Amino acid sequence: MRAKHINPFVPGGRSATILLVVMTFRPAIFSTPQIATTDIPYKRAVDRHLHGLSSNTRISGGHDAKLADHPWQVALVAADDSDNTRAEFCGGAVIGEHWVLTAAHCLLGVPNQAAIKILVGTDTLDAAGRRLTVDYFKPHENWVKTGHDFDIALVHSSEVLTGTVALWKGTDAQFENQTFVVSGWGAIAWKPDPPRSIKLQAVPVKFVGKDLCGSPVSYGSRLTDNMFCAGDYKNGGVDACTYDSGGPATWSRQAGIYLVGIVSWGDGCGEAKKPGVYIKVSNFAQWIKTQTHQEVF
Ligand code: 4AZ
Repeated sequence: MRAKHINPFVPGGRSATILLVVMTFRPAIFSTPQIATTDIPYKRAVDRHLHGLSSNTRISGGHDAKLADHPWQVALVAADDSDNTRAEFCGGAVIGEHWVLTAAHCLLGVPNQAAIKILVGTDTLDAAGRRLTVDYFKPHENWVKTGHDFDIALVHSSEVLTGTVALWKGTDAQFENQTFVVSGWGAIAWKPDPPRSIKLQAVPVKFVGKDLCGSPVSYGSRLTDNMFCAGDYKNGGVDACTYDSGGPATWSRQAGIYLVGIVSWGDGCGEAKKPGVYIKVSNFAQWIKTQTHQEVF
């Protein structure tokens, strides 16, 4: 996101014209633990539309991914803007015939169900795909707008969805030394103008335990028991980023592939000692079951 102000002025008595060019970069790929207005994914999408901006910031260190390998991946798009490359503001995962799991903060500023659509059937934002109508959404009741705890939400599609991924309902006790895969159409680099990626990206991220991720040099007490971290703790480089929020982190096991995490937050993207922070899906199995009237369990 870029604000550009050009202020020509003439200082006292001299005829020289000084052009003061103030370029304020506020990289959209950066997030803070507190959600500022500019960190509202839906608003960013609407702004891009209003100001005719291209979505030039899009997982760090990832590779092009095929929908066939991530059939549960959907995008949330702003209904007003028919251009998906601008309208995409968050990811989500199909967890039932009518249900998408996403991050609660993805719904910040969304005025009503009609304002958003679920983009399905494409791994490329500029290809056709289908936009499905949302008839209901529900952020977790314990989530507060100024934080990231309980950053989980359900979105109900009026049409049937395919590609359902199974929820991981076990504990995180087995996560140590495991690698997950995170996917999305989010920012691929931490630069003001990274090349636009309209292709779905995916990247393996290693689980990072609370001993490291909850240490003072990382996130300290900002890391709650509803969250876990993943990335490359020592080196950085592989991470989720802005516009990946709400998207899936999955765990491939012998018995199948499970949804373990929802992209939620982090300090920057791909930085060493600042791995991505995910909502621990297993903590919410009962909540999901209740909210979906047992359609998902
Ligand atoms: C965001 O702003 C965001 N590096 C999502 C994930 C991460 C950082 C920021 C993790 O939506």
